[in-house]
Amino acid sequence: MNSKTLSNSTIFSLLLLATSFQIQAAELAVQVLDQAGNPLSNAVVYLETAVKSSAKPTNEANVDQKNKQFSPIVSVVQVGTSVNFPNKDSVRHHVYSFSPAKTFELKLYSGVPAKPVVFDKPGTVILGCNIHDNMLAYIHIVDTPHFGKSDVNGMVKLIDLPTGQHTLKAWHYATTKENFVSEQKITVKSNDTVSLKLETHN
Ligand SMILES: [Cu+2]
Repeated sequence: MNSKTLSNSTIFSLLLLATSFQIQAAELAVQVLDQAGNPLSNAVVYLETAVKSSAKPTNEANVDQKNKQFSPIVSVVQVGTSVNFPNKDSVRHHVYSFSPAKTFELKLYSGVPAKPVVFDKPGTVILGCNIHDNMLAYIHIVDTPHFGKSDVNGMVKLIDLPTGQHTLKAWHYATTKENFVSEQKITVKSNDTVSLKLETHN
């Protein structure tokens, strides 16, 4: 059968079918494990799709400084997100990053800096403080609205996903290969559970 033998109504049905596949939403539960099979928390998991999503991008996030620690230690944000760095300590902090994904510094300050920092490129940003050398945190910037961070059970749930073939990526700050991003093709059909392993330092 060549295309000329397809009736108009058949073409119309095929178009409807293709459209309904795109709007159909699915959920994906991902469990992240280390090489020993133990749940890995604080892993960033995200799904990159060619399909335009109606999911709303996050616009703002916070990385606090409290008790001379960053909180959270790991953040995942979508490209274009503004991040505030409120200092909740009585001592001053001087937050900086030398990472190519975002190089910046917030010179010695108390309270909340006047302007948030906009993370406009995908990648990993390592945060430090000029005053307190042991302060360390990470911001992983992703170019997709479908992302999450694993909990203490290594679980991440990605919701409102378009069905079809996509790329599932995962990153953890303690992988043995620095800046390693695990990547696999995945077919999202309906609600599904997958597990993936990352090799980390102990
Ligand atoms: Cu500090």
